[in-house]
Amino acid sequence: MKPTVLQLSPILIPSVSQKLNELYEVHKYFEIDDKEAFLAKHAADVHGVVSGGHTGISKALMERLPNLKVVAVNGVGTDAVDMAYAKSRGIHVTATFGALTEDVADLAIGLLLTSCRGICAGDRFVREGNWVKFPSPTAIPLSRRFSGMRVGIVGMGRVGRAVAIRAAAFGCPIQYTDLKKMDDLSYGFVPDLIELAHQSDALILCAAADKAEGIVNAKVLDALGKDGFLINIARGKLVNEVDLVEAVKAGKIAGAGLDVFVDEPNVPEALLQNDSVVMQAHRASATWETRTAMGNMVLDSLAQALSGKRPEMSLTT
Ligand code: 8YV
Repeated sequence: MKPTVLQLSPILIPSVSQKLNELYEVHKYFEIDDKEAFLAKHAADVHGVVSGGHTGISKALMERLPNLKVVAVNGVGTDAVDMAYAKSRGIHVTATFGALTEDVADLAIGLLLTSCRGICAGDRFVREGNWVKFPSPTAIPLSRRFSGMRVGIVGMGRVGRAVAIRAAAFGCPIQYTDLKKMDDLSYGFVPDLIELAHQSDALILCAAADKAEGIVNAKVLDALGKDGFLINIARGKLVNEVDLVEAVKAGKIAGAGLDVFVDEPNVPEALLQNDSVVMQAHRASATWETRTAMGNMVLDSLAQALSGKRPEMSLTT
């Protein structure tokens, strides 16, 4: 008999879903209407869960699965899983470390370039026929140079480091903040986030959200200033979104490039309405290459855990 796996969110790579279905009895939880009836019948059979990174799994659902051995997170952020609870039950929680680093860093730079050069606004200008209507170069404002911008990186983990390498190639002086200075890095370490914002033209958020909710608040945005750009490819909740809306509306910062939001998929109206904000629908890791690599890591973690081994990527055991 195949072990039972509960899949909490869609997997977009056909080879990965095929393999998952071949090896396991898979229940797509997100397609089940009567979840209570499903749990009453199948909860005790479930040995593995596949969850999304930012969507995770609720503690309440873990509590309903008495024989759960592994939560294989299809992502690197485990902030949406109660790690202490999983640990207390000996449930392996695994992540796809290393698989998405390059793509997420690429999108961070993409968002910064798009924001400071006004690429999306420029595209809309041409697409909507405004270039023909208003051919004078004064019709579209000048943008800002990316090369050489002072970049401040918040969170110098795998993604932060990959962003730094890319920004350095554009001649950007780089400084960072984190819980501590990293001895293997020669970039400037600025322990205080407000000070880092003050010394940066662009602040790029790459930190895990576990203990950092709302760290980017009005004071940080004020310090970033009216010529500064905020880029977030990490988690929406790192930012106090009310303060961000206020800063964008009042022109207290020059612009923002956001892949993540506090209450996805809901985005504050004021951000939608503002041309200085460039947005994506939480898709920094959404390439065929990365999602295939992530999916394969999820399959490996399930296979290891469900054959009684400690998964290589386990964070809890
Ligand atoms: C994914 C993520 O969008 O890795 C993470 O933590 O948030 C993203 O890579 C998501 O987890 C896909 O499941």
